[in-house]
Amino acid sequence: MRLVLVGPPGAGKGTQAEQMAKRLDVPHISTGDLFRANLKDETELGLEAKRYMDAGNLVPNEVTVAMVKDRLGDSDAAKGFILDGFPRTTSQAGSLGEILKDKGLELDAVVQFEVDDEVVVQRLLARGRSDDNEDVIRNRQQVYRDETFPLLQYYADRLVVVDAVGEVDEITERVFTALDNRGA
Ligand code: B4P
Repeated sequence: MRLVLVGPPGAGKGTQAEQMAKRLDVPHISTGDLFRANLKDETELGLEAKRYMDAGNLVPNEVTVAMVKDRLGDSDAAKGFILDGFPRTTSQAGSLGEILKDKGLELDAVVQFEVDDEVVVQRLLARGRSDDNEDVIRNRQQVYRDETFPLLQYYADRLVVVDAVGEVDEITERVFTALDNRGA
């Protein structure tokens, strides 16, 4: 399975991706996690990404796309993958399409997590990561509306919409049921 997860900040993309990756036995590839790992190692890429992440803005496309292309070239991604947090813009989606086309591949589905702004503000404030303060969260939500919303139209032919409010396990079951019912 080659899947993309889309949803507002704090929708639980990372949480669900982890569970889904285990069940499908494919790697969980999160651009947020890749940036944070680079930051921890103090790479040039990590230090550049930090400036954007701290403000809740998107890291520039060239940096992000090159990083994902590299990761998708690893041998474990040949059997499938769950992309969490990428693409976040139609431009990134175009780049992903090119990367996959070169390998003769396509995405199976794009899972959209639906959740209210206020629910995610509470979840993220409770987590308290460095980019989880209220002003930055509100900016991330605005960036989602401005930059990521057009993706839903872009992927309309393979979109699977899931209600992301509830218990983690319950939401995972909803995802697999929705994937099974595709085209039904
Ligand atoms: P990400 O790391 O992708 O983070 P996110 O969207 O905020 O979180 P996610 O939806 O994965 O929520 P999570 O499961 O963690 O992005 C961070 C930053 O990286 C971006 O702002 C941007 O700067 C940069 N970036 C990433 N990708 C990029 C790209 N493609 N292009 C450019 N820049 C990019 O869950 C959040 C919290 O909710 C957790 O505490 C979790 O435990 C809790 N939770 C999850 N599910 C729950 C549930 N069902 N009930 C209650 N709590 C729940």
